[in-house]
Amino acid sequence: MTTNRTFTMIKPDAVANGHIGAILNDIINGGFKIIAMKYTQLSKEKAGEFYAVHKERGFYGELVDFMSSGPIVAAILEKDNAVEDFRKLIGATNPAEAAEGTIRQKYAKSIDANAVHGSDSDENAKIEGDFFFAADERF
Ligand code: IDP
Repeated sequence: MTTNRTFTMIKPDAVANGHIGAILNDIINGGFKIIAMKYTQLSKEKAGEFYAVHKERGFYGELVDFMSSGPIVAAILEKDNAVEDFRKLIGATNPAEAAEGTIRQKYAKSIDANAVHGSDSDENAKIEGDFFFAADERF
């Protein structure tokens, strides 16, 4: 199944480094419409739940600590082919390998503090959007 929505977070490093405005600008200029958005901070418990799929990976504890370390911006975005096009806009997980002009190449410092999250499938986009937003918070 394909849908036209994806889910993103501007991660604590990018928020702390003052990149919220520039990243939202890149997202909007990339043709994405904001359907829902909030400025919030994940508790350790909530971050652990969000990333439960990575529980067995060596960096899970580090990831949970990092994602709960400061405020984030969470958003649902709409565009044709949203999941794939957004992954292209943000670039590779490791910013050292991210293509020129991508959000991670421009604003991320390391593989763990990599500025933004983007859903990796339509199924996960729905699960992740539902994790943060109630029906009456989407427009
Ligand atoms: P993705 O965010 O590009 O989909 P995933 O492999 O799903 O990448 O990993 C989820 C998140 O876990 C990454 O965005 C990054 O923040 C973190 N991560 C991935 N690999 C490492 C690692 O080797 N060390 C520390 N953190 C990592």
